[in-house]
Amino acid sequence: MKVFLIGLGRAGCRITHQFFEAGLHNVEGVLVDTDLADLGHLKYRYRIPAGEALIDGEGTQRDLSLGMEVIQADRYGIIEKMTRVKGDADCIFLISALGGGTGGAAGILLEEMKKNFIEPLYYVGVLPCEEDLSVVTINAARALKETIRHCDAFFPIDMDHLKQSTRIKGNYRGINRLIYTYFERVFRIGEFSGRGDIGENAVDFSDFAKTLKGLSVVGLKGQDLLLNPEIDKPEAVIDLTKAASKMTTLQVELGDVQSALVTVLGDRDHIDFLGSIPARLWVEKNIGGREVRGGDMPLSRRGNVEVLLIFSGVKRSEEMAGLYKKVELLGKAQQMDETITEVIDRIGGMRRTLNELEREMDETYQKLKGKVEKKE
Ligand SMILES: Nc1nc2c(ncn2[C@@H]2O[C@H](COP(=O)(O)OP(=O)(O)OP(=O)(O)O)[C@@H](O)[C@H]2O)c(=O)[nH]1
Ligand SMILES: [Mg+2]
Repeated sequence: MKVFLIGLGRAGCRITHQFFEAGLHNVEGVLVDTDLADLGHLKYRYRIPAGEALIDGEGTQRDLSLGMEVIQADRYGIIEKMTRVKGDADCIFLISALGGGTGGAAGILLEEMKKNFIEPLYYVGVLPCEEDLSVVTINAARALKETIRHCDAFFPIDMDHLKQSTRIKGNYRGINRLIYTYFERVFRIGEFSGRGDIGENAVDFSDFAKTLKGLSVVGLKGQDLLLNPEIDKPEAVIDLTKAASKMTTLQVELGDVQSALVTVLGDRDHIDFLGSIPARLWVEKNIGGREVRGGDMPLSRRGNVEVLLIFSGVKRSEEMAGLYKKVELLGKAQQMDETITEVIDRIGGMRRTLNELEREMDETYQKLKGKVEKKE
């Protein structure tokens, strides 16, 4: 597939930059950030600084309201620059961290992109991790609804689930590499139609686009079958499929998955004539929905076989439910804030009335006192 890829904010730009650095022929795009130093570290032609008129190039420092203000103010300029870079594309992917002051403003950009571009619009959002400060979680909870509303499918990235080391901070490079690996495979979909042996069963972009709606996850697991030549191939593919269904960008219950795209990557000798069929059958049996598409894709490293799963229309996820709950609580807190302000206002009003009453009473008292004194 031909992808127009946009990175927004530090995390978004760092993840996205890997695709540009790799020089993938089917991926082009832009990097957008309010932090000029961060943007300057990434060598790439199409960098778009944002918010120069409002802030001094130092990012928003996790201030989501400021990020939203800046992206709102600069949105036409950003879209115009995007339009200059964007050629033909099958779809658009925007990547950012939901909890960043800049990345959390993704919804505004998605909304504007939806108005200007006809391609399907997908959002990859890095969720706050356990090591993040609470302001990041609050931002993400605030940003969530607006971002989801303006894209055709949403891929949340749960770093706590993906992480391979014990800590995330200080290991972003490793996490970013992993995210790259998952989506680099995804972006290969549709790149091989009609060529060679595998071409006949190759998955194409329309399989991908039809599968995607709403909450979506990617799962991937590979194995070098040359290490074990005696292995039963269909069984190995099923084992990889099971493993891939757990090694996902966000943990989900298979019963909550409505649609799936199953791709087996490998060379002809190693995925044998059955190709993705065992994997598809396994997925069909185990997911809640009935919509399963699939096919094969060539992989240049001989002997290596990978199963790539895309689960979509996911009905619920614990991680997302937690964030939603925070959105609700925030909503309530805001309402509480409003009620409290109202009460304080009223108390203020009452105090004014009381003061007036006191003054009046004092005046009356003074008058009475005067009269009494006169009589005496
Ligand atoms: N995967 C990944 N996550 C990152 C990286 N850098 C920061 N994060 C996460 O991203 C969130 C913070 O968002 P940033 O992208 O740093 O913020 P921003 O969008 O630049 O917004 P500002 O607040 O304006 O700087 C937190 O959840 C961090 O854990 C990175 O390189 N990779
Ligand atoms: Mg930043």
